[in-house]
Amino acid sequence: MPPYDDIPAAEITPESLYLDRRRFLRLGAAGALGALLPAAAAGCEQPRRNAADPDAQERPDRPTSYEDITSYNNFYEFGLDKGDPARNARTLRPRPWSVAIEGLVAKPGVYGLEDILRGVTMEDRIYRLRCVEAWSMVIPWRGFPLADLVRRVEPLPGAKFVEFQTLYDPEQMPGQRSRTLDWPYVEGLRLDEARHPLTLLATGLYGRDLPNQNGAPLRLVVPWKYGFKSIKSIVRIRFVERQPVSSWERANPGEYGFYSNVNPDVDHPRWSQKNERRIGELRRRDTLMFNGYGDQVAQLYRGMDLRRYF
Ligand SMILES: Nc1nc2c(c(=O)[nH]1)N[C@H]1C(S)=C(S)[C@@H](COP(=O)(O)O)O[C@H]1N2
Ligand SMILES: [Mo]
Repeated sequence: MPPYDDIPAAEITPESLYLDRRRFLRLGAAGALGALLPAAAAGCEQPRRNAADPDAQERPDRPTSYEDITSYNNFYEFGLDKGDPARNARTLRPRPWSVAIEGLVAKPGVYGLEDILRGVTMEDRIYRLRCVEAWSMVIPWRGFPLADLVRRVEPLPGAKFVEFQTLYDPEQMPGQRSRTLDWPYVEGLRLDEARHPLTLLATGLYGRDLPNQNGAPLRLVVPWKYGFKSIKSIVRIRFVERQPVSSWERANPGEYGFYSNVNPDVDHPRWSQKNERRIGELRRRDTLMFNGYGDQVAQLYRGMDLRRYF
């Protein structure tokens, strides 16, 4: 039986998660995660393929299978095909790991991952992930709010943005030998986006440590933005005054903006963003404004022209 199958739909919407975290933890972490993970981990479940399901749009956000989440990936450091990261990422050594905290903070430094994780409370949160390529998944992350880390390093008043960098090491990440992107991979958030309670630093999924292909040992998750904002295998977090230039923006500023909020009304220059294919389904679903998290995040962008700040 696929994990989470017995959780009522209302319990796995991110909104109810966010509003009623303790209830979720009881149902999700203690129940499904605890009891059913061994079966999932052993690969007993099948990816869900409900071909031509007329109710796809109305179906609850059932988590995508562990198999699909860990074998259909974007991680250009290991190749451009969706299957490449799962095939190639074993060269990444996620431990020991450290993260440099730099820039406009009272407590800069190079922190060991254990030091970062000590004192944070891990949470399990099921989020939709919408890739800019118009497919999506539902992923049960394990992680902690980025806001907790931000608070601990004490940003100075001049800090307005946060820049993140992925490891640069072509020995571990052979895709960096090709100049497909300007390495290392860089992403950025406005400081208020970084402090938003939905923004996670994830260390696991389906209750287990992150597989390398999903960004071990530490990756960002920003569920209302296109997937590329959720940068993997982070080694540097820098607090800055000016808006960072992300790798995708640098590669193609006409196609990828800094904000990259999921928005069905603003098409990518080469394709529509109105709908998406949920991995494991054939029928397309409508894409939701802010990926369905508008109630929680729309106020961050009040008064902004989202066509201009795409
Ligand atoms: N360092 C790095 N982070 C990255 C990427 C990448 O190529 N390199 N791809 C992004 C894209 S386009 C997506 S859709 C998500 C995919 O995350 P997943 O493979 O865990 O589903 O990772 C994002 N983070
Ligand atoms: Mo993506």
